[in-house]
Amino acid sequence: MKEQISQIKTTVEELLKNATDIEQLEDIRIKYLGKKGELTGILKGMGKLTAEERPIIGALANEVREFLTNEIDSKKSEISKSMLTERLKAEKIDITMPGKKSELGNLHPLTKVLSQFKETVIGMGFNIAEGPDVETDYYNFEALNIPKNHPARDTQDSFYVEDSIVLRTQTSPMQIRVMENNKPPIRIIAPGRVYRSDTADATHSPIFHQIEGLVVDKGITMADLKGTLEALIKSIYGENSKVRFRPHHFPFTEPSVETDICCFNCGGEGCSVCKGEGWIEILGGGMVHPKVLSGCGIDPEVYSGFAFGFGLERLVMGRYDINDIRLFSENDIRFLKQF
Ligand code: 2U9
Repeated sequence: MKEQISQIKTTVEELLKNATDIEQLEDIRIKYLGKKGELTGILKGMGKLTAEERPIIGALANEVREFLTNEIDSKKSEISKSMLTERLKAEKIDITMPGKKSELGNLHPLTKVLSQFKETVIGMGFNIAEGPDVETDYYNFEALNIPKNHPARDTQDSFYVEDSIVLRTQTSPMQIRVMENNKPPIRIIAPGRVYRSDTADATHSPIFHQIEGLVVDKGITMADLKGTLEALIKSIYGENSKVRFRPHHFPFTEPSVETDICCFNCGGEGCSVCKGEGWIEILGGGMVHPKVLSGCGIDPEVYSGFAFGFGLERLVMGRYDINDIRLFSENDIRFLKQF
């Protein structure tokens, strides 16, 4: 038995020498010193020994058990220490290295101008209305007095998702929805993305943004339209801007106007910005067509309204002297950072 015990001691010492991780140590402990371990087995078998042998073997077994337990513990702390040193080495940070500078973002110029515009119109008592980009043919065309085969459908080449479902070519469907669901007085601005099957070039993009306005109440006249547009244009282009209205035609307004601003570059003399005209067309508008009102359940004998619309990209291009509409969607930080 003595020999068995010293054999266990030698084996365990040898195993500990070669152990490289904590799990191996635990396996060794269980195999030799655990409840069902080899050394424990010897202690359990001591009943068969003589009364003289028992205390000697017992003392030896306990001594070896204590010795091996200590050996395992010190090997354990040795391994933990070297693991920690390895980890610290691997995770070492060189604080003298130069840092990586992260680029700061910037609000998109379209977002900036739209937010300023929203603030102005909210101050004038308008609410902001937003709606879906995918529309039915009814809301995008029919309700706006643009029936099938109407020539206006050709000027707004559309992307059809399926029969009678279209990517909106204007934000006007939103105003139809508001009129269907609300009684006048109505005073809303409908900004949003619109889609037209145009080939992209410096001044055209198949996706752009419109801002449209609608006011419906008793006694609304062309004078309200002119006054509102003049006030809006002055808030955007400055108090001294000169505005003129020209007769025009839109299916959804009658009468209709196009609105020009006196060229901010040459003051009306004629230059390359206004193409020698002295005036720059900036938006359209008119009195809401009685057919459009009655289609939404609003009696045109009692109520009247005006509406207007303009392209956000064109406005921002004019204001910041941007010469290519495609720059807005290229996400080049060097462009975006200039505003
Ligand atoms: C309803 C009734 C009438 C909105 C209007 C315009 C005139 C207009 C264009 C300018 C350049 C769009 O971005 S653009 O291509 N828009 O000239 N928009 S009146 O009239 C409405 C809208 C909704 C219910």
